[in-house]
Amino acid sequence: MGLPRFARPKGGDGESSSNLYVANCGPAVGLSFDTIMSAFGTYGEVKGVYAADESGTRVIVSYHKESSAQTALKELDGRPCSDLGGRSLHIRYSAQSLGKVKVNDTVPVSTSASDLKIPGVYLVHDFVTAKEEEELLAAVDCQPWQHLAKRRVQHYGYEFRYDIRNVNPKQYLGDLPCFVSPVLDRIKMFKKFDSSTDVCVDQLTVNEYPPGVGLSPHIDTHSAFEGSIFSLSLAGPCIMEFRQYSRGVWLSSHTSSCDTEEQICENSSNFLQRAIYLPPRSMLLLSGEGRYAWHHYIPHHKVDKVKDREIRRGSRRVSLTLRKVRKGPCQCEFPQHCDSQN
Ligand SMILES: O=C(O)CCC(=O)C(=O)O
Repeated sequence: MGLPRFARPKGGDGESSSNLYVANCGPAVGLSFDTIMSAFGTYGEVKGVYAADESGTRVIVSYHKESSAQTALKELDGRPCSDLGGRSLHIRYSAQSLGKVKVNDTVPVSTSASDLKIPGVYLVHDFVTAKEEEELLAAVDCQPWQHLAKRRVQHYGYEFRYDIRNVNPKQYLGDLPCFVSPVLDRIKMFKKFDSSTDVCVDQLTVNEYPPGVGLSPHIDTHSAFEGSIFSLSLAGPCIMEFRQYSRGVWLSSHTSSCDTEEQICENSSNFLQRAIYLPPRSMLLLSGEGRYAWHHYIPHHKVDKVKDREIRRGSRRVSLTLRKVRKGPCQCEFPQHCDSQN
């Protein structure tokens, strides 16, 4: 089913409508759709709150009545809104246009790692059961979150520092939490794909992505982590894109920072592009070439096209990424991507 689609206001005051285009507002600035709905609900019954685009900072608030939208615009535009953390919103009218939300389908999406054809990338569906998924989500939700620009994270074992894209191996935070023990036990199964896979991990990053939020292209810093990176998807799906740049440059921390989420200017002819669908409860392993020489990336999509299906990212996605902190320099076969060897 298509999602409602709204036209961005073209400038000026625009014609009055029951839909508002609201800037400086959305999950990327820490405001959930529920919070926004409740704040705008003060002025009339809200039909829905939708992402206006992939930025996470612009939403459409759609009212049942045009008069509610008029009052909300009058009361909230350009003024700090106490129900929304004191943010000043920029509001215009927006028209609902015909047609469906744009579905992102530029790269064909594989549903299995064998289809993806990147050496060292493996995917196991239903790696945990629905009950285990529920327990893992309940366990992480009991722990404190660190707020980044567009998502929330937790670190265990060692803290991953986004400013330097590295860890301090001398700052050990302690053993991995017990809630992750069944997962640690089960990752031993990856040895059947590649007997050299190292399944002894000591660092866990939990990422929580609001619907539509992704992650910038990056290669996990070679000097920070050893060869195997496991990522368990929970709660919601996404697609993960892989890019191999023909120039084979090691992107410095300034251009590969996945926390600041800045755009990297790219010309798609510069790189090979593949994509894989990660359903909830699946476990992805990045090793070898897939880990060391391909950037991985989660596009900021509300809807992903997978084969001939349109899959909406209707809920948050929580991922558990397990890695092993490296104690010496990396000596991989991909020096052009390696910060230890550059
Ligand atoms: O969310 C994921 O599956 C990937 C996370 C990741 O790449 C990272 O934390 O560096």
